[in-house]
Amino acid sequence: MAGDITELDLANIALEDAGGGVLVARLNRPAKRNALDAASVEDLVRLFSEVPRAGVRAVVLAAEGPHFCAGLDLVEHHAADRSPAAFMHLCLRWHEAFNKMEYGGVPVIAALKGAVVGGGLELASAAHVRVADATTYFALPEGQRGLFTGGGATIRVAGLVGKARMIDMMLTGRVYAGQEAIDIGLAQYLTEGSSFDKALDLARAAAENLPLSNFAICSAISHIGNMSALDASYAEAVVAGVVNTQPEARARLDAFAKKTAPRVRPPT
Ligand code: 1HE
Repeated sequence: MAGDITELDLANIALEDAGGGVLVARLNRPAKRNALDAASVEDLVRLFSEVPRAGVRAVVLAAEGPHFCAGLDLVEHHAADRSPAAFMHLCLRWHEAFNKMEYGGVPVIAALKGAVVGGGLELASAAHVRVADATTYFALPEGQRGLFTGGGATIRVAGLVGKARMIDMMLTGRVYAGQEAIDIGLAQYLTEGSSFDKALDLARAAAENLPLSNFAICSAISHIGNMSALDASYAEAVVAGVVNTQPEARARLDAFAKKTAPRVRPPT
């Protein structure tokens, strides 16, 4: 891993090189259920600013303790007694961090467990792949707390589950878990064992892809989603022009032509 990103001095995120270009980034405030205080948000901005330039091929976003993330640090928020402008600027830092994740071009696989709530769900929804386990549950308790989402849920959570389900989650405090959470789109995988092990397997598989292909998958699809159909088809053609002619792909295409590359088969 170039530039040794694991040396980044972060307050609340622990970094570990898992080999093969896979970086494990672990939210590390378990005593506070990994609630996102302002320092944690700055950690995320710094980390995901560096990841695309550090030779990282995939990230596992994990958490210490039994809960993934309890969302906004409500105690800090209460003590700070912020002005509207101050909270707006804080939200803009959340957006900076989560946009860097979603649009950064490096696959981010979230290993979810326990509470994935409020801003914790906003963080998870900025990852490219979400893995849940038997302990994982999802909620948007902002309505009950006298708050509103400020870290992109109106865009990403509504995008995952649809506007009507998001409104219901916020109005009624509805909690989703298990297969139902998968069925509505909150996560793509439900594991019997640890979500971390599965997320690491998926990250290792994604890290085998060519970095330029992953860059397109983990940035172009999101950018293109923001465009008109006309601009989207143009942008897709331009991206494919660059990615699908990369010299690094020639060996893979050659293997396919010579029948030594694996074939796509139905799941077993
Ligand atoms: C916290 C936070 C927090 C825990 N901010 N400190 N998010 C919420 O409304 C979720 C609030 N949290 C909870 O519902 C529960 O804490 C959990 C379900 C996540 C975990 O329950 P539990 O029983 O394991 O822990 P606990 O006893 O509630 O909390 C343990 C400690 O973590 C305690 O601190 P301590 O110093 O008293 O030991 C809690 O205060 C602390 N803690 N959650 C601060 N969220 C950009 S806008 C985003 C809007 C939002 O995200 S709204 C927040 C929604």
